Amino acid sequence: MQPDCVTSKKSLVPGFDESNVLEPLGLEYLAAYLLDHGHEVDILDMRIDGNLTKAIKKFKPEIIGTSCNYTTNVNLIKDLITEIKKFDSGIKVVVGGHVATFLAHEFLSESEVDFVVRGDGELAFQELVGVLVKGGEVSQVKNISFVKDGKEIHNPVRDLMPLEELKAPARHLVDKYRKKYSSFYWRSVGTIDTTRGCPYNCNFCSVWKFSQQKYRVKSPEKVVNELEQMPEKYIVFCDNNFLENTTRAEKIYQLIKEKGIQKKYYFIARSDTIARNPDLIRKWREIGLLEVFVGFEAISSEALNKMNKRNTIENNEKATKILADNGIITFGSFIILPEFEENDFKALLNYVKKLDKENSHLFYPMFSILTPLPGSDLYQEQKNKITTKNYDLYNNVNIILPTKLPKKKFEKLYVKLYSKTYNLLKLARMHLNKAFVPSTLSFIQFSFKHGLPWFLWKFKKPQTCLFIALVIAGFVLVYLL
Ligand code: B12
Ligand code: SF4
Repeated sequence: MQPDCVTSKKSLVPGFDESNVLEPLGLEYLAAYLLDHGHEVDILDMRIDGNLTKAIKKFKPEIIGTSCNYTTNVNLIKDLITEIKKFDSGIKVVVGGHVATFLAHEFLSESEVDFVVRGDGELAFQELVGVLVKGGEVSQVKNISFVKDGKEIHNPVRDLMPLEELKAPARHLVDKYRKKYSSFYWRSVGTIDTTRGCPYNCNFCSVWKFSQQKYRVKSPEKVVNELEQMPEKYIVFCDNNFLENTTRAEKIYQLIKEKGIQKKYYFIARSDTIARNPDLIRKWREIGLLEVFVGFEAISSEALNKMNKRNTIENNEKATKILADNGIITFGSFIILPEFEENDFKALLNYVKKLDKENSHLFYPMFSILTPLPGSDLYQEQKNKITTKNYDLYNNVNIILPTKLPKKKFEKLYVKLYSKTYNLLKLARMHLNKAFVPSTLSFIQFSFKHGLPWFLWKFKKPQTCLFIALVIAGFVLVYLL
């Protein structure tokens, strides 16, 4: 039996395709479990190699599993399923992943998919493939949904597997794509998950629902063992709340230090944990932490409470300072509410500018327009108000809820948030920081590869080209000295 795993063709968020292609870790886990049971498996990463039919002809899979983690990819995956079935209706198609879990009914009723796997996929997919190959009852396979005699069946879910038992992901199956994986300007990026789920329950987030509000962790030994085997210099921890267990994070730090592992890290953390543990941040900086993503979400405690964030503005500010004091770049995300008026946009802009300035401009603000995503409480509350069913637009930069301001005005003020908080001088300042030498080299390489100088020249901005050339020269000097 030859199951094949594919990732989606193209993300619909502008810019993400180019600069954010991480290895398909979920599929690598599934593949590890199938290989262990003697199946032949391959991974086709369609973000890099879009030729599906060529791959099917070559590999001749009997089962294809495809991943749908993003609401923005739902239409894409439905098209992919149609394409596979058109090519060979005998191939069994299975969809799994974060969003497939919450939209199982939709996939079953609006596409030709044979099975949906809900929640963690390792054991469910392995059992399903076993039943499809050797025979058996799909009704016995937990976590799967399918249609039988015109009726939708959603089998119950199994207990969550302790992460300590997880097999290592079959990373070798994407060796052919490895050089292409990147995270913004980081090249040679490896991805690792060390926890799953989150103990909090923010109303706009679906992560905690996916993992039944449980927070599972891998032991520090298992994490560091995995890190040691990864050849990449840059590591993206794709946990949603990496620091939650601070004793564990401290132990991982100690082990990385003891073993002399030399890598650069990015993780996502809550501001309250950072605010309470400045020493832990200092230690992680020492072993290579370069960037942290923090969901600040709002600039008033009242707004935070409404989102059920269970955090404070004071923690947000404290965390930003701690990160900046350690020379760590903060990606700080804010949510733009549909009821925002001009004053709210102004207040947010001023707040972010102040935060940025106070923290030596080591701050990348990010602005997400409130988007009820399937699986979240917010979706349940607001789904009748959503103005479009086109999932391509559920990417946090489109307006899908009615706004208080006229739409055009809202959009204009939204764009202004970015144009007023980013400028070349700020980027240059950040990248001239010695700590970012490797990132900056990567950034320069990326810019040249994607034709930035040509782009600037074409738009008749030689002065900008000159400016960038000076920044690069300055950077080279800093690097050499
Ligand atoms: C890394 C990441 C990213 C990376 C993606 C890199 C890439 N794709 O190359 C970046 C930073 C670019 C990103 C971007 C975005 N992301 Co993101 N991202 C994540 C994150 C943190 C980790 C994903 C991951 O690798 N998990 C680890 C692996 C092991 O798990 P997994 O992939 O889920 O796979 C398991 C199961 O899902 C299942 N499974 C998966 N595929 C399949 C397939 C089959 C056949 C089967 C049987 C099972 C199965 O089995 C696997 C093993 O158990 C998740 C949160 C999370 N923890 O999952 C958010 C998450 C998926 N992202 C989210 C969002 C909202 C976005 C953005 C829209 C954010 C934005 N404002 O722009 C964009 C959209 C990008 C797009 N493509 O459209 C949301 C999605 C919510 C939703 N309902 O749509 C999540 C859940 C985060 C959140 N807090 O809500 N993201
Ligand atoms: S937004 Fe972050 S803290 Fe809140 S539930 Fe989601 S992962 Fe947890």
